[in-house]
Amino acid sequence: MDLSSTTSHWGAYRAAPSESENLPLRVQPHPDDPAPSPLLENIADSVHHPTRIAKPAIRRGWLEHGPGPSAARGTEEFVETSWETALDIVAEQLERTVRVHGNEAVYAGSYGWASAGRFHHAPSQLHRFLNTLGGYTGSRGNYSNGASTVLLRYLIGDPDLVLHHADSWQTIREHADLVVAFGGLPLKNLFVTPGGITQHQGVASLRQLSGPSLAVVSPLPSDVPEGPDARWYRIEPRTDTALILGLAHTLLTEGLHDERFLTRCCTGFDKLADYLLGRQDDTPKSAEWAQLRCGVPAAQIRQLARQMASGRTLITMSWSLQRTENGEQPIWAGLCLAAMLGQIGLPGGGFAHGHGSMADVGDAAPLAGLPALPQGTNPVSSFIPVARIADMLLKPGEPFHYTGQTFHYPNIRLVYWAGGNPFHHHQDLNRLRRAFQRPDTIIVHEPHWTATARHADIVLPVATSLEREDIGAGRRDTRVIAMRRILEPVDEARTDHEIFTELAHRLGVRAQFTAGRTPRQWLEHLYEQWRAGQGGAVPDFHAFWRAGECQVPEQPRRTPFADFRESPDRYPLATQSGRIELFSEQIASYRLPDMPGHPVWIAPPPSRWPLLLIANQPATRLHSQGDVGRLSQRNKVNGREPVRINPDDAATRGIREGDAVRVHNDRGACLAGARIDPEVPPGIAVLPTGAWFDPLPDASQPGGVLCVHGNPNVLTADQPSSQLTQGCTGQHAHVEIERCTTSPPAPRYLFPPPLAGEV
Ligand SMILES: Nc1nc2c(c(=O)[nH]1)N[C@H]1C(S)=C(S)[C@@H](COP(=O)(O)OP(=O)(O)OC[C@H]3O[C@@H](n4cnc5c(=O)[nH]c(N)nc54)[C@H](O)[C@@H]3O)O[C@H]1N2
Ligand SMILES: Nc1nc2c(c(=O)[nH]1)N[C@H]1C(S)=C(S)[C@@H](COP(=O)(O)OP(=O)(O)OC[C@H]3O[C@@H](n4cnc5c(=O)[nH]c(N)nc54)[C@H](O)[C@@H]3O)O[C@H]1N2
Ligand SMILES: [Mo]
Repeated sequence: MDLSSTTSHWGAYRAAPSESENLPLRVQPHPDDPAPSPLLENIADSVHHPTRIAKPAIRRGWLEHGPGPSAARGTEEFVETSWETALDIVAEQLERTVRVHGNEAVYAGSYGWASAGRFHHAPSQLHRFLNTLGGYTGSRGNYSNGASTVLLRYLIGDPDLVLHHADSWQTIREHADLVVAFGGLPLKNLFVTPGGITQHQGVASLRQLSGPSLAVVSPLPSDVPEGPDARWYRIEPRTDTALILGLAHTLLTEGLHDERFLTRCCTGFDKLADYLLGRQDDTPKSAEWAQLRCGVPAAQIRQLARQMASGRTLITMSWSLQRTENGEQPIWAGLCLAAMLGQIGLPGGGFAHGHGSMADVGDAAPLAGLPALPQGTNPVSSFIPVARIADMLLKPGEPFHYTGQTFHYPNIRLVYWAGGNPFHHHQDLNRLRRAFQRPDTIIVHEPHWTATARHADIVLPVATSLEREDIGAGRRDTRVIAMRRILEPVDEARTDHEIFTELAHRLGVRAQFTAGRTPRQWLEHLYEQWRAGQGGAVPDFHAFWRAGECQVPEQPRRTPFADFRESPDRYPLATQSGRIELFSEQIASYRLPDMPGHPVWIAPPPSRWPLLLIANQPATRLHSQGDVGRLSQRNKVNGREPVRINPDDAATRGIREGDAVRVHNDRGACLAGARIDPEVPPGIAVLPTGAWFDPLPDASQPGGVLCVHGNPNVLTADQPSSQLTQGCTGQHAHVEIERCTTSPPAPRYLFPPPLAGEV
């Protein structure tokens, strides 16, 4: 059978059903992709995996006792049911919750990446549906860069200036002499972007980067890209702010800073300079001071500062740096350092955020204003910063701080999740388990029996992107892709849109929800709306659909801040002062702990747990997606997620390569497979995210369960980065690791949960 076009968050590809017993799908990368993602290998195994949900299912206790808080969630068996019954029950619960408790009692933030596809985007479908019913409590921000996007609004007005408008690798190659990458440039991350990318030009250019030198600041040498020459500066995790202050101090004391830029384009340098020189606290933030905190030798710090000032320098900071306690500080300090170099607004220079984090940051493709499903308006004002989900469920009515204001958590009765996996993505999963006991009803749409589905009351099986038609593209894509339906829906799966259409019908809002369009008519409508904005350069829907894709028109691209730099008065930034705020009067006025108004060094608190765990993004899957696929499975150690540790740390603990180990702290414990790696510095362990949470009840474990597979979020703390931004802090956790002395229980997540008959 011919291969059909489709796309994923890790890139466009072609696929067709195959006769082969053990791999029912043929997958080929897009022919024009210079650097296809290795993650394509996971797709075929996932589609027909035993963990696919076959039929709607309801937790037995919920069915027997009706809605209400329950400690049985996540441990009880499910009863399969017909679509008619399941949809009647969901419609009834929505109607009752809204009538009795109001729309704000429905939490539908539904954070998560779902799948590529502009129409079937699951959270958008959910939000549109609930808006026809009067709205819901939603969430703000994301887990990716939740701390810095809030912070950067104060400092530069529009965070996109340093995210989606940052210079491409092509521009950098032409203009930069030096790229300093805090958090590294791990190629593993750069295949991915929401909605996908057809041609991974960024990865391809970075692999062959010639021209600028690279300075990579990271705890792990695996963050240094293969290919270009790069110098690795090994840093203690969570101490980048100290290093940056040391660099800034060197620039200042050696007169290498750009006073004219600081006066014309910035505010607050005087206060920062006082801090660097230690005028108030008697502590100059010298290179020697920095060395003691971050581990980079003072001589290297001075030399790097001088090199930065001697040519065109780009400072790019990965998002991992801010996904931790006080994660705002390194980003703020990095912006100040770039401002001192005076190159913000020059091509290949200045400050960027995420060249090592996401494909679309350094890609050269145009920024395509994409077709999008209109979500309607949500009249409900209650919301949470996205990573406060467990807090909200556990503390109804209590206050929280965000952006200098005080808000209150609503009292949530019904949780509705479509397209995300909080039992993968949230911190302190044992706390999340307790939080998930509180609502009356939890409804989840999922293709797979993920841990989130297993912790729900009503689980509806959904079709994957291969089992429906859609239009797909990412923010910096060269093509818009016609996503063909390649497979029949597996078992009884339906699309999220079909499910909401059925529910809307039962609740009397079908016409509002569908606007009278079939899914195919929606695709045509969304495409034609997008085409109308493209100046006649793209074919009509029918031609596009026949061809399988169309080219996104080229767009002129300019270095961010270029106009502002030319004339800060004529093109002011959207900040309080119109300038780059090295000191923010507004943030200072909030009088938040540890936020005096300029970046400061805050020493990470000590811990009784001896190892610092880095829980970074996995190289073998997208978050939890594709974990059952063969690329991810091949990387496991006896079926468990590998944890990498240094040989000395392994030796003192009697751990050998391949041993089952227990990783634990006060909050929780998981099993993992030891991989002994001399590249991991002493005192550090690396356990990436996304191994499906597999909690075996065990009263002797902290938190009452043992994750027998290796999800690091049983270990991370559910603590905000700061009271200003409430960002996620999942990147780091303190732990201990010990060898399992008895034969450890086998992972169970590859099998569906026990089902108890049918109603
Ligand atoms: N410790 C730690 N934790 C972290 C991070 C970290 O650095 N450290 N990083 C965080 C970050 S940056 C992020 S973005 C989050 C990611 O967290 P998530 O986005 O929640 O993770 P995914 O695994 O992508 O979850 C998407 C889910 O949607 C399902 N799905 C796919 N397609 C569809 C569909 O069409 N319809 C429906 N209904 N469902 C679908 C998939 O099966 C999957 O279960 O994780 C965060 N968690
Ligand atoms: N293959 C793959 N790619 C992905 C994803 C995925 O799941 N799989 N997820 C995507 C998503 S949603 C996002 S948001 C981005 C996230 O992008 P990032 O947050 O940048 O990605 P991470 O891999 O978590 O972290 C990058 C590196 O930062 C280093 N690091 C950790 N702590 C510190 C520190 O304190 N200082 C310094 N200097 N370095 C530190 C780690 O060694 C780590 O490898 O990745 C995207 N790309
Ligand atoms: Mo993310």
